[in-house]
Amino acid sequence: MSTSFTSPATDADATAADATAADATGTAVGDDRYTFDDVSVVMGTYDEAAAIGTVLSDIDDVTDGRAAVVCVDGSSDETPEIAREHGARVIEQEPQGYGVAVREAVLAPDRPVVITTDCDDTYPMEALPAFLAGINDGADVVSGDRLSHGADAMPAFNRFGNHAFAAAASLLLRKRVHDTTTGMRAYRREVVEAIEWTENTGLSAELLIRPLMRGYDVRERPIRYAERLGETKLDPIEGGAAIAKSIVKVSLQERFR
Ligand SMILES: Nc1nc2c(ncn2[C@@H]2O[C@H](COP(=O)(O)OP(=O)(O)OP(=O)(O)O)[C@@H](O)[C@H]2O)c(=O)[nH]1
Ligand SMILES: [Mg+2]
Repeated sequence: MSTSFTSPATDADATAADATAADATGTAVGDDRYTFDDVSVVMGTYDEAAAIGTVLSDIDDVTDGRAAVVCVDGSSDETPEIAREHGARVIEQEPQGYGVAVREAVLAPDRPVVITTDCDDTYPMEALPAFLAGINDGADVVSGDRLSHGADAMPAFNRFGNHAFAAAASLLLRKRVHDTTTGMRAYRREVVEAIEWTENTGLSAELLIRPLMRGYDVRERPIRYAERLGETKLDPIEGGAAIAKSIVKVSLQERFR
């Protein structure tokens, strides 16, 4: 574990890191490096039939079918059937919000590297090798930063809110963070298992803040962000208020723990 917090690499840095740590399919360069055989890609899925086929095909293509996929599903549409057709493990759960699903998803796998994504085709699955490369480079958490690239595809209200969350969290943490609510991150499994998670809508911020405040090596890396397929599951005002509350609560808990 280290206490460094590395702020975004550029895309050029990202490409260089990918090239040195793993090849395009995540095949290890050295014996002690993880490959996609060591990776689970996990997500909450809630009525995502419009997107799930694309997301799971992209994961399959990029990882050469080697990453395990876990979907914690609360859908009433055909999402779970599509997931199973793609070889994903589907854990059924009543819909109770983002964090309830994603907490179960990050704790389900037994592989040493866990990568989260949303199931709405907003996140770049082609960046999976770069996330794995970050872990192989020594990071405990690699966090996708959508905002440094502008996040033009994000609704303006959400973009404004996400900048505000990052600014507030940076003040509370006394460390610059750029995107606290991203859905795409890689974690060493021991990190997610070492910490007790309490938040629901604010889980994404919690998954960044607690490891950072405990001295884990957390690195942000810029990623592209695309327009969502299908309907949003988040009410921007209610969800935004819940996230703001989680950021303050979790930051103060960690400061005084
Ligand atoms: N199982 C389950 N999954 C959920 C629940 N709520 C959200 N999700 C999933 O969690 C992910 C994040 O939800 P989104 O609706 O994309 O929320 P968001 O990314 O903040 O908002 P967008 O800008 O619309 O993408 C998606 O893959 C959802 O399907 C839930 O109650 N249960
Ligand atoms: Mg989303």
